[in-house]
Amino acid sequence: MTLAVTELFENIWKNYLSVTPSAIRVHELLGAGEELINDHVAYRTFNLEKVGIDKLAAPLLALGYQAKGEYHFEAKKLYARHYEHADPTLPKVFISELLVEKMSSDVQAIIHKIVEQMDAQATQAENFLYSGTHWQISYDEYLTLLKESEYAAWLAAWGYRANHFTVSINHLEGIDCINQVNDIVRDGGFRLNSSGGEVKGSPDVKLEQSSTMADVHPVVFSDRTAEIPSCFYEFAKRYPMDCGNIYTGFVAASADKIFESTNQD
Ligand code: OOG
Ligand code: NI
Repeated sequence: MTLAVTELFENIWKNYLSVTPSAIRVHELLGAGEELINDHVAYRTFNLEKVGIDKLAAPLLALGYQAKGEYHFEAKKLYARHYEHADPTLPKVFISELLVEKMSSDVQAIIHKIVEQMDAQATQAENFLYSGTHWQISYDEYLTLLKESEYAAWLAAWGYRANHFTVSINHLEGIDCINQVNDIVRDGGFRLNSSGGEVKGSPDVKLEQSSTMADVHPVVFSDRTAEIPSCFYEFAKRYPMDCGNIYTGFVAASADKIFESTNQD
């Protein structure tokens, strides 16, 4: 049985909060207790048959989502797609995947080893999009991934859960511009991702984005527990295109920097 779409996102949100407690406070700072509209949520995966983008997208397609834009990240060795629902109050979903064959043989071996531990049916479970990891990984293996791909290391440690939620600035009451949002969040004591500047994008590309740096949260590795970056909160303001419709896609150059919100200091 598939969950109703609102119930699905509530479960994804609760699971995200469980490792991202700062999101509760940021949500309060911007929403003053009101509900916020999410522009999008994001997922990370590996481009392997068992867990590729299509596997994560399947439950979304079943709920009426459709595939829209495609994005390539050459340096980070990633490919991504985004999905939209006809109901504009439902979040878009941005799903990226690591091009595993482009990694070193050491890294590929660790990735294959963890994905092999997954039950073949795991992606079909009702809770897959908030199920976390389906494998054991040692801290040393995590560090091996981290040296080559922060993305691979994050995914191996955290698995299948929303990597971030994104407040739609367009829908905020009494807050108009992204600089205002950034000031509120910074004054609230949170660190913003400054890679490429705090504001990514511009009205010219029809999308402005900023994000917090991920919380730090314990992960239980097979041999020890360690505190590492978990998930972050993003803010997005969208602009109308020449035809008058609001731009609903993503901007690869900006996304490239948003990925770095889970970097370690
Ligand atoms: C996704 C980064 C890209 C955006 O809004 O451009 C992104 C990630 O960090 O997994 O979310
Ligand atoms: Ni995002």
